[in-house]
Amino acid sequence: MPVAIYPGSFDPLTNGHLSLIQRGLKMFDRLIVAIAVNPKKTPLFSLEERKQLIREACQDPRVEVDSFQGLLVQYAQRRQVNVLIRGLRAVSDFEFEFQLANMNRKLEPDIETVFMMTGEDYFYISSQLVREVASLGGDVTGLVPANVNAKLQEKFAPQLP
Ligand code: COD
Repeated sequence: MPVAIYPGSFDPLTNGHLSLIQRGLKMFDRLIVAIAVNPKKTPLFSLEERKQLIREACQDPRVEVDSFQGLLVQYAQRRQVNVLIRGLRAVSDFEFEFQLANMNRKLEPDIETVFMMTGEDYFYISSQLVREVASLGGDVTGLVPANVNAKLQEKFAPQLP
């Protein structure tokens, strides 16, 4: 299959995201990692920081890093891509992902969502937990790529006692 969009917040990119990207590239010729910009939310990392962290961590020419504002299905239409990749970590993810996929298909019937199960080493990793652990001085080595780890330390070190 030619190309799929992997949308998300990626605040920040974790090894769970990275594993999905690497596995996605076995199914698709190209992946567009699309960072959703939500003006109502204040992310830890700016859009430019998130883009740079993803680009540094996956230096594969088949991966494009992009961003979008507004509806994901409209972005997919603009990019002329009709396959989305999403990850499933636990039953708790399923409900949200099921709603999202069905709403997206209702909005744009040609859009298909492909779900990939998380790897056993990654099922407990989320950007939110990584942010929390790092903000409290915990070690997130192995949970995020090295460049993300360094950036987290840079952000939080000055605030720690
Ligand atoms: N292992 C496997 N998969 C994982 C892991 C892990 N450890 N961590 C995360 N993932 C998966 C998530 O399950 C998700 O599928 C994907 O990776 C991205 O995760 P996040 O947390 O970075 O991104 P989300 O879930 O916040 O992204 C939600 C969107 C931004 C895609 C969504 O809100 C959206 O489409 N927004 C645009 C506006 C829109 O169209 N709204 C209507 C939607 S119906």
